[in-house]
Amino acid sequence: MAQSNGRLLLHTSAGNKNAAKSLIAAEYVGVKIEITPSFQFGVSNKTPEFLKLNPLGKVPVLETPDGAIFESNAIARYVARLKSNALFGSSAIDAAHVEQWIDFATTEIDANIFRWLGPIRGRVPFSAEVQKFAIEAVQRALAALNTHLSTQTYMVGHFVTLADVVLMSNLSLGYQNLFTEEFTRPYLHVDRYFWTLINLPHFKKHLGEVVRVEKLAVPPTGDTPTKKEKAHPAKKEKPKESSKPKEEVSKPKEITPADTSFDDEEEAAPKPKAKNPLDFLPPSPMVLDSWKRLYSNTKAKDFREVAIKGFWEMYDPEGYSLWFCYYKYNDENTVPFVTMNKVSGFLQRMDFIRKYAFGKVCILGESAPYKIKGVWLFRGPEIPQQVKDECYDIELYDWHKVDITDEVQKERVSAYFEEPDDIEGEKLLEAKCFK
Ligand SMILES: N[C@@H](CCC(=O)N[C@@H](CS)C(=O)NCC(=O)O)C(=O)O
Repeated sequence: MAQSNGRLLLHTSAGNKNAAKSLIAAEYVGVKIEITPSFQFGVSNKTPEFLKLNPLGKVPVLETPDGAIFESNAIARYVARLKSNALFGSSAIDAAHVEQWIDFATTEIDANIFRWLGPIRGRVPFSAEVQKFAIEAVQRALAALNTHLSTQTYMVGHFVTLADVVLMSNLSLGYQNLFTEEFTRPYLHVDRYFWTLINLPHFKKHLGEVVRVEKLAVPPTGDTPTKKEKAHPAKKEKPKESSKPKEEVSKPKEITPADTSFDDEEEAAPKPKAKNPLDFLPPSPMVLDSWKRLYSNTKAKDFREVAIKGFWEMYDPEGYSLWFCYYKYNDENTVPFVTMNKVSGFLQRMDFIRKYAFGKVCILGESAPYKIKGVWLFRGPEIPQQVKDECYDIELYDWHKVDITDEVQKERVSAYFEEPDDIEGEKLLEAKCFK
């Protein structure tokens, strides 16, 4: 077994949705996690060395400089706290709610998905009563989630937290295997939440391209051997569950969160990534990352001479467009930090388009009401349709395409990028950059 040597080493294999929890959390907090190369599920996790890390021989396990951790929620919590507490919200009550929804995702969603899916995958014998219990429990949980999400974009507060990370990992198993379109029809807000978050880059990277199940598979019943029975025919000698007295069969099996996962060979590996429609635009000589690097690496004193000059040299008006945005409801902006949170939330909701956009959004004004104004650079001649579809903040702003033949407008763009003390005659209170 490899030692962690100051590193964080995750023992798992590709496509494990439980491992995805800590990998997504790591992306959000900026922590590097290595994955054991050539991990062989069923072999690597049964060696005496591995059993010292997790006596159950289950994955994932994280080796840290201070010892190993098993149980994916515990690993995700550890990773999420390594650099900041941002994934636990912004107050003690937020943190409690994050924990509340993590437990909910584990016991109400994941455990019942397992009860429902286990027999379909031939992992445990089928029982109609257990299946009915599990489906009803999932429906009850989704109904509760739906009510919560009718007024929330994320589970807690205005940003992604660890509650979203754990819940999304569990829901993804449901959507891929059990939650047909018809099944989730009553839970519109859950659907909107799931398809929005699954397309955020950190989620997509580790949970893969989720394809919703079209038709529910029928579980093997009665005489059909389970997968485990196929692998160990001797077990067939034991009396079958169906021959047990009725009361025993009808009681849903007590399943702990530790059981609520499937071995890797059965888990869908992440599918190849779909291309973004913006990838099909005619190639542009402008490389957005080069501008982002130039922007980040130029010292303030050289900004005009180096970064701004460089930007206008590399700007390709055929392949990109620039847009001014003005918040429509500035009268509401009476408290600076609340105004700031609006801007931060907007930028976070744009995360999925990072590869194709750059933005600078500023809060202006000496006193309330504060104005939110900014400038965005998008790949393509228009504001990308997916931005309009997926980020509701777009509707909260008026948008004006920058006319770069007009030197006054060009200068305004430069000013937003540069962040002088005043912009458009108003004091610059705070600026947020999306890069
Ligand atoms: N509750 C545990 C579940 C761990 C688990 O069941 N892992 C499965 C793969 S996803 C496993 O390693 N199974 C091997 C075995 O049962 O021997 C967690 O969240 O980490």
